[in-house]
Amino acid sequence: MLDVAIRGATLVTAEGMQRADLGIQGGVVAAIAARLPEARRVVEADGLWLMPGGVDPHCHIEEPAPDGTVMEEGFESASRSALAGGTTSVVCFVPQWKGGGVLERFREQKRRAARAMVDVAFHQIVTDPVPEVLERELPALVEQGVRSLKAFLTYDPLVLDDGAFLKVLAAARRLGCLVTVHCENHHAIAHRIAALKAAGLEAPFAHALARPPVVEREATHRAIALAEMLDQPLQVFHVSCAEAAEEIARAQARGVQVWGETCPQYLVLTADDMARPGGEGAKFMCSPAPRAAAEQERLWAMIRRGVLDVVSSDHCGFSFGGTRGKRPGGRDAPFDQVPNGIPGLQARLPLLFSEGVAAGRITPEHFVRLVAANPARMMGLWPRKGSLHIGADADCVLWDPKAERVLSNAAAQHAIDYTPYEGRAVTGWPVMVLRRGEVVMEGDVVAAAPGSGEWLPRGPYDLIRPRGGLEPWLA
Ligand code: DUC
Ligand code: ZN
Ligand code: ZN
Repeated sequence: MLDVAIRGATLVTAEGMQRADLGIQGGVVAAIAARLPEARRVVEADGLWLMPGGVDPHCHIEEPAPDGTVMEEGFESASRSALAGGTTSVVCFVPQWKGGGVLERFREQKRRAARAMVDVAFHQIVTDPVPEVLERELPALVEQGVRSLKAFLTYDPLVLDDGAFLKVLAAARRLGCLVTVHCENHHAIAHRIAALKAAGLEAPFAHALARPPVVEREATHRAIALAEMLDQPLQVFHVSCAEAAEEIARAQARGVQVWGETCPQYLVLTADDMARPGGEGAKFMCSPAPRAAAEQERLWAMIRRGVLDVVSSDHCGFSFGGTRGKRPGGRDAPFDQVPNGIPGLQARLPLLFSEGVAAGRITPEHFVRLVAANPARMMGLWPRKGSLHIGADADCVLWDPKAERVLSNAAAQHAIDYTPYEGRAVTGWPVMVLRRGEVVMEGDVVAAAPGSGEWLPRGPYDLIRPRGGLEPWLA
């Protein structure tokens, strides 16, 4: 007998929509049929949509800092908010510190992630590509199941110059890893910050002035050109504006293996949010910065064209208050001392569904591709994650496409004291979430045991296999 039968729902996957029952056995999808027989648990789902659980490929959770502190949002609270929002797998980050290695950091982060209630994979942030790390530690890390490296082209102390970035690209190619990249020009930002401060412009709204689209476009162009030169597949993270997306589109048109991700904040927040009074603008500060309202429709067009094919949260929570939050330097600390990042794991699916599907901008299948199937493919987790294929992990979200809700921090399950989406009305809401066949969220109540998430080791995968043709002396 099946463990679970979900009956009467409309299945929505990357491939299409169909009315069917779905059966689960041993934690995996075991049957899809017009009518399934009895099961140990039957979920009647008439009128609801059944989709693969969300895969959030870009989350900052319980990341350590070089001074030994750790982000407020731990794996337990982040998992709770993920499940409450319909996400069942996350890919988060392990930082390397300049002068240090990666293997010990990886082991530490795995111990932290052992509290997770969603399934977890890691990206390795590389900040110091010295021979010991490139030739000994990274190969060992790949053996442990890490298949993506993250490069920052800005942010002290993470930034890589072009020479160091090239070393990361070359190592990734040798190791069969994806390179993901934060594209903003470090020196241009520093130049603008100095000028803004000299002019007395220090409030949060100046954050957008310090990091205009040209800063992102230039770094996006450069990152793609260097990856193209080394025949290394590249994913550009959190694209916030059409001019950066155009760089990706042009490279894709010449056959370069480059992909673009965006995030809900760039589709619903604007630079004006950072001008809210009372220092509240800090609540919306992330990088790249939210843009002018007109940019949003241009980003939607890039999504519809397939240039941007993943929507992640870039969840990175800092409370508005408290010593680890947005303003450790005090209420009036200058904008460049406010940590960048906003929480968004829980709101990702509801915001994208509401603004995308309910607003008529994208189809339901496209929604599933953006939040589940494509992130899983990009990270080498498909079809185990992001699909409802027979044999896939039974990570599913039952979705009410007509439910109307208002987002609020009171209903958020993260450990952060605010949401940037307070008071925003959405259409479409997750009513039940199953993770590997277990009901872990029902009616906004998360019922998963800390530590019930699984580590997702990743092996080699075709999507990121280099095309070949690199000069042999360069490979
Ligand atoms: N920008 C990043 O690059 N990472 C974390 C959060 C942010 O705003
Ligand atoms: Zn980034
Ligand atoms: Zn990020």
